[in-house]
Amino acid sequence: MNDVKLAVLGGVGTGKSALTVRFLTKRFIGEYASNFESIYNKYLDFEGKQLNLEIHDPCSQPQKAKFSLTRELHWADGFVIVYDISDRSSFAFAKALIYRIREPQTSHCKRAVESAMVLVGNKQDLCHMREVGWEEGQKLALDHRCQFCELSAAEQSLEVELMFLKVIKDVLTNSKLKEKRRPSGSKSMAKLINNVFGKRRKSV
Ligand SMILES: Nc1nc2c(ncn2[C@@H]2O[C@H](COP(=O)(O)OP(=O)(O)OP(=O)(O)O)[C@@H](O)[C@H]2O)c(=O)[nH]1
Ligand SMILES: [Mg+2]
Repeated sequence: MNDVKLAVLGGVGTGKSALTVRFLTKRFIGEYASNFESIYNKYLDFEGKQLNLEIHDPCSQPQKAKFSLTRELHWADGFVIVYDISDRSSFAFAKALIYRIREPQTSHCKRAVESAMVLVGNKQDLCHMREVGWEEGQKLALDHRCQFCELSAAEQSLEVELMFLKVIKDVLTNSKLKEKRRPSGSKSMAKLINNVFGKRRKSV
């Protein structure tokens, strides 16, 4: 079974829990506890594969959070970065997160390929109070090789589901790429033997 770990990150009150709960239960309940973090587990049949999906919905109160951002960046295979289209400061926060995820130190540590990431402009139902344009979101995503969508956790279920499925698909594509780039056990052993004995033979 494939493990897929997703982290849902973003500013306070942007709708991280609402999106996660919408995806897992297809429901919007309006108010979500924000004083603890959750890792949800879901078994999923995806394109003929059995997946063990874990979704981390962080706690917005730093003193109560067990996961630090650094740990989270190494834990997750994919990221859902959320901002609220009616709150410009949440867009700046999302931008800072994307920079952090794409910065070389973070991406070099464990990854042979870039992490899958989707930038989500949530609360699209509040477009009469919009502070962040669709084009701005699209540009930020394009510049940093992310998927992008605007949606409403409050009003849309299918769109939320499609967004999560897309990032899961990207995670799986990345793990296939990683497999391809990693030399197989027998090949790397052969290379090692060749290096040791091959060099010796030359020097005799
Ligand atoms: N209008 C509207 N409100 C939303 C939407 N999504 C979430 N909300 C509301 O925004 C508020 C915050 O939602 P949460 O899901 O708790 O946001 P969060 O990012 O998990 O918040 P923290 O955990 O406190 O950082 C709640 O009152 C939700 O009902 C949406 O799509 N549209
Ligand atoms: Mg929350």
